[in-house]
Amino acid sequence: MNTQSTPITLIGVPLEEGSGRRGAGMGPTALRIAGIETTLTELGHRVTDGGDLRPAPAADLPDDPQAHNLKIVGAFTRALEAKVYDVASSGGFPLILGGDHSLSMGSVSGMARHAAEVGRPLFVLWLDAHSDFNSPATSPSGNIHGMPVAFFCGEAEIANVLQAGRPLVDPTKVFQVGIRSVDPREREEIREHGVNVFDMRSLDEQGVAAIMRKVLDTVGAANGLLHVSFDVDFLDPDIAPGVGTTVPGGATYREAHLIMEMLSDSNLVSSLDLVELNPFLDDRGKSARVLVEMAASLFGRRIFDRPTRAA
Ligand code: 5AB
Ligand code: MN
Ligand code: MN
Ligand code: MN
Repeated sequence: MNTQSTPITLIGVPLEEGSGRRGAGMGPTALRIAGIETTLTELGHRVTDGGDLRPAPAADLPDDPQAHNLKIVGAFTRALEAKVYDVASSGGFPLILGGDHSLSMGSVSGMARHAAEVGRPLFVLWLDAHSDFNSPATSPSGNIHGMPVAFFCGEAEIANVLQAGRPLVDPTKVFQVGIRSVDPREREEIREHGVNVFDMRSLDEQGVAAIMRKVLDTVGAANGLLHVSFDVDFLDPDIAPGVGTTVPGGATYREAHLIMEMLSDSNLVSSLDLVELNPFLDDRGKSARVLVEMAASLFGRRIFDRPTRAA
């Protein structure tokens, strides 16, 4: 997107039932209190807050012991898929305020429908400690927030949540950065399907700038759309404790900002999820504020201006 001219629509998704614990449902409120709208407005953007989605549970979906709370997670998936598609296809930038990570089944599927319609490939940048490539068959927990990547790649059979034949994401167009916790069967699936994984070790060895150049060159060369999904646990728990699934050894504040700054310069980002914030576990709003800072960098805040890439 062109960072100044694309209008941004905030979509609140107070979903926590995918995560196996309470609290992430307060995420959209915390992000609003931390100033997401005014921060982006002050950077020169037109921002509309579309409020929160509040779908009724989907009565047609089964209870599945391997996919907990499927009726409500499935209802959110359907509502968010439709909302994200509407915003993107009317020329807007969907900014999703989560909510647990199961919401990406809906946001990414909505972007996949939009991308298919405009004839451009959809790429996904997945910033997370986890690969989220489980399915009901492989999940050790049954929590759907560990399954969204497999779902939008068509690899997690979750009964009739979205229509058969929907546009899927090619797993080789998914780039995961920050990974440091993967389950055994999930690991096999990721390899088999060719997901691009930059784990914490490659981040340490190569640095985020080299990794991001590869990702952005690939997306740019394919004239792709890029959806960014930012899980709070991508960050080190010291800077962002407000999440239910902390894993030590995460990205630093500057590593994460550099990713956002490079994404901003690229003008390739079409949509963004901010997910897994659990204000109940946070330390006086610290993690909510960090997420707003991340969004600010992605939407153009700079320490100093840089020459353009072409120069
Ligand atoms: B998150 C785990 N792999 O499937 C599972 O925070 C954790 O959205 C999933 O990345 C973590 O339950 C999901 C053990
Ligand atoms: Mn996640
Ligand atoms: Mn995670
Ligand atoms: Mn498979």
